[in-house]
Amino acid sequence: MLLQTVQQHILEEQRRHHPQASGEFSWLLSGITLATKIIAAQVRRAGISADVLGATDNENVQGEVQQKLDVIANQVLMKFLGNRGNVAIMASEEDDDPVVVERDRKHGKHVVVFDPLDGSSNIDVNVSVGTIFSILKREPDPTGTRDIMSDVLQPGYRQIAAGYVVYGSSTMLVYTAGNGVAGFTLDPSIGAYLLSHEKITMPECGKQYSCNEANYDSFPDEYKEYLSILRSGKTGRTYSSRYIGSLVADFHRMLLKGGVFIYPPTKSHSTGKLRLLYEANPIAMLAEQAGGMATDGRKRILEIQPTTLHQRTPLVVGSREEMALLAKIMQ
Ligand code: AHM
Ligand code: MG
Repeated sequence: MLLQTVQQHILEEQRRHHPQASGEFSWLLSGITLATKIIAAQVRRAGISADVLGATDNENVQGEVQQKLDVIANQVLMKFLGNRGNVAIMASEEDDDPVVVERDRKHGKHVVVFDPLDGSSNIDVNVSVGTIFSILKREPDPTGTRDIMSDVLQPGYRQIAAGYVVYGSSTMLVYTAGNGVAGFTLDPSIGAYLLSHEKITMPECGKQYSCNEANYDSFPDEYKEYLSILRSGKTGRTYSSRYIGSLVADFHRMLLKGGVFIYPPTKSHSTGKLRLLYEANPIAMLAEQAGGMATDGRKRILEIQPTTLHQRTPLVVGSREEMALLAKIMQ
């Protein structure tokens, strides 16, 4: 395979699909790649640096204790996206409200929503974590008076790009700009993301399902029935269970190997645990672009109209066959 950096790949994709593009979008994405290289370097040092490892004294808007790395990752992304010149609004899992880039509020064409470090409860134990991002377009706001929430609360089908970086045994960036999904592995010796997975497609079916089975007793009955069919062998396949507890890592495995990831409503999270805007939406766009599907059990994730920034949703995402079986049970 041709050795290609993520920047070259983005430019080539633009030339092919959007010949009139100004290059602003690739400039924006380069802010994300730079920020995630810095986050990757910090994640790699977590075990040996007290500045990086462990919890802060703060809780975020969701009432979760912030880890030092959550805060570092958030600051790095805010800094490198806020100085691009074309990002008007940024919204993060770690902040109560969206952040407006005042300098670019009137003309900035993009909104970026992100979870700076997903699965952060896994940091202390050296297990994969990730960054998830979703990019939306907005109309310019020449007077700078429009309600910023109307730019942020857009349904997922309006994303122009989405992706994640998984800080695993290697660091990988996986992204889509609406023309398929590509994966890049960070080569630490040269500090560049190199194309390693061209045109990723999710297998039609898989042999793994992924959910937090400790919540099983409080899953709605349809999900219990679904799991029991998967376990019974009635599908003609024998399933294994795999669950890391980092959405990015669990989804990454699903993307490459197929199967299904399930986070249904539970007793403690009656509307699901995962956040629509910066977790479910980008994952759903990637899944669909790779030939898979993503729903909240019934409805396509990308068609849900968000009403609040930190809104949660049930999430089922995976291969077409597993998703078809769930849809049949839900009918
Ligand atoms: P976080 O954004 O606070 O890290 O939480 C999200 C994580 C996801 O990565 C993962 O899928 C889920 O929470 C795991 O939840 P649970 O521990 O309830 O299984
Ligand atoms: Mg998260």
